[in-house]
Amino acid sequence: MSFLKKSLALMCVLFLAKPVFAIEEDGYDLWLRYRPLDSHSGSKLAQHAQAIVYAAEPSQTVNAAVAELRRGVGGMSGRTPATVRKLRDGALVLATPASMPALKDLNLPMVELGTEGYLLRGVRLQGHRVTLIAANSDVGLLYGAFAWLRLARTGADLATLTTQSTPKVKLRMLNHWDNLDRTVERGYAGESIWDWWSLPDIRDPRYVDYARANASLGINGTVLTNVNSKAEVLTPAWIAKTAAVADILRPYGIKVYLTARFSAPLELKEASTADPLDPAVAAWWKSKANEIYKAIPDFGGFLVKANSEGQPGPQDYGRNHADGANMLARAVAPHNGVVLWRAFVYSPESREDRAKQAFNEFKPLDGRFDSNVVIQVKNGAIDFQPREPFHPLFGAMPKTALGLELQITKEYLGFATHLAYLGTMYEELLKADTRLRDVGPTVAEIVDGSFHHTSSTAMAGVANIGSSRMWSGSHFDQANWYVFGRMAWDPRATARDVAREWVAQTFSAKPVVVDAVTEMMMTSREAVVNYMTPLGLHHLMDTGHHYGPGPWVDNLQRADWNPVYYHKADRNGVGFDRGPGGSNAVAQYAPAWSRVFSDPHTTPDEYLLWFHHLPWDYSMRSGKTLWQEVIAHYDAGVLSVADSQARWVKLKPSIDPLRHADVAARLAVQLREAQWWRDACIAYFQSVSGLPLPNGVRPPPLTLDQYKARRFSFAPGRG
Ligand code: GCW
Repeated sequence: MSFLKKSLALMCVLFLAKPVFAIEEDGYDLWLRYRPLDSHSGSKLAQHAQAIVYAAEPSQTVNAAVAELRRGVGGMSGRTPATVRKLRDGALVLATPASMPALKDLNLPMVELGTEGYLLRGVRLQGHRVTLIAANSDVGLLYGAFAWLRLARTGADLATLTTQSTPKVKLRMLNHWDNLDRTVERGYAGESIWDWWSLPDIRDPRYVDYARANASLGINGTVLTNVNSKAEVLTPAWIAKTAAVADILRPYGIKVYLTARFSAPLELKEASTADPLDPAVAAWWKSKANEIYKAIPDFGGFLVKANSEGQPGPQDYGRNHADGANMLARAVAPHNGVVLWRAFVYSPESREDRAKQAFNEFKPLDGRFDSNVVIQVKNGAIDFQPREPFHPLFGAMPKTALGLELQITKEYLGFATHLAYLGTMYEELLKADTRLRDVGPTVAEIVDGSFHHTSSTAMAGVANIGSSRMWSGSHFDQANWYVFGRMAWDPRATARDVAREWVAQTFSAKPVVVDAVTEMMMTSREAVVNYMTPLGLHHLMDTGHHYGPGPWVDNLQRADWNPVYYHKADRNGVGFDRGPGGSNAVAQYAPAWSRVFSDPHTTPDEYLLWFHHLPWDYSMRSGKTLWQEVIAHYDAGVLSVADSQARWVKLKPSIDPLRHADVAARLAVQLREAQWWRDACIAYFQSVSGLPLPNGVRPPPLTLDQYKARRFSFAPGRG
């Protein structure tokens, strides 16, 4: 070959040389991908896992831990370690005090680990240099195995490893809003993962992968059914189906729970009333609980939505929430079951500000709930909006176990199409200072029980999981499942750290990828707030499906279902007055906050229109008028999505093509819809304010009537 030909050939090779991705990734493997590391890292990893040692007869849970380690090490290093009983150098040793009495010679802080914690450490054990995964229980070993794999995947130095971790919250749960017909209320990831029809006989292997994914995060409970579910879920056929799922999840430390429809005894025609104080009703629930526990000895308990949005409850019989919750709690108490009773209530009759109603109903009941009742409180007082101040019940019920309910599925943050990483939203809430004292406690300290010394602690996330191949409807929505689990384990974890470890495991551990994708994630929720509901606005979405903007909606049967109820925009101003001259919702907060929130000048901008109704020419801290500021926020939201889109384009060489293309397509939809939110909201607010658009602001391309005329008959997630 001539020199010229050679050079041309070389140039062609260089030009065509693209990174080769071994597998077209479809997202099924979640963050547990275990793809091959480069050969240097792979062989280093293999050195620390030359064999897996467990010295006793393994339980199903230990088998799951061992299988995961073999899968992980094999996948990443190409060398699948053998499982042996005897210690040897370079082994990964799984040990509890019971399975390996020699552990005590090491003087490890085993007591600190409690029942679910784990410890990872390089040690010399009976003359052998090994990596120890130690715990007091088998499930602790499983969590330790997942933690070790996570560290291996995210580039930790396995040679100098010494770490330990214990969950700070006792019940770390998913709440599925899955119906018995397999539709999912507010689900954007296909049908329910639970194929109820074919259960209990057919056990989809996917259930095992569901269990692995949850166990990798430390999630230890799952409510299989929707809080709006039918009473049939408590019939023998469904109990058998639930038992089959429980059998699959059990080795992974996950208990199953069901939702209990309060009127079940009546609806199933097995009682003439559902009055919680009627002995026949209490007896019905007791025998129902016995029946369930016979099939599922470690059944977790019931989650209940009562007297909320048309659901039956104790108030139908003149009783209160404590009467209802305690009656159910007594049915499951002999089996160590729990009742999670939701505080998401607002009445069809009351004219009180909806944001105040849960507090008004529950606060007086403080101290009246049985010890196995947890009151499950949404993060904010309205309903999972893109931004809400923390719920005033946190800190207000010192004698009650208060659990936190977060929404993982993005009902109000763009479904599964918009990229919105919820870690920053969860962190903002958990770090919020309730100011019951000069400083603190934070919401996290209420939720993890450290402030009020509560032992029943709980965090629940409304799942975003469905039968979609990528589980959560989009690749980035997997991160929301992930961060929920990580923060339920440790409410002090930061959104950024969790994002980084998720990216490293899910896409690539290369710093360029981790940095850029983390940045996209960290700015994403604020972008959504800005293009949907800036400056404390809330509940501006369209009716029913909650898809897209609908700030004009004013025709729904209940006042508090209408966006106009929440923004109260007119010629003179915008916002909901919750100050002392308005609904006085501010008084539900500790005095320090109440003072701050009472005055628009001290209220943080992000909550301004949540607490105040202000004139459009109100002068903001920035020097802009409120009208200008609202518009600037809408524009900033759209711009931020465009920025993320640009970042993603640049990452093309580093991300496998299938996933890159899918995310790119979704970002394009998001940009279009962010624009739509911005345009429709500005068109609407302009129509009520009568103000001209500030100089340089791009006018909405359509008329308000055109935005109003849009209809979406088949939007997903209506349940
Ligand atoms: O956010 C609202 C949803 C309903 C949901 C309800 C609740 C399950 O729009 O779909 O019902 O909250 O949390 O009970």
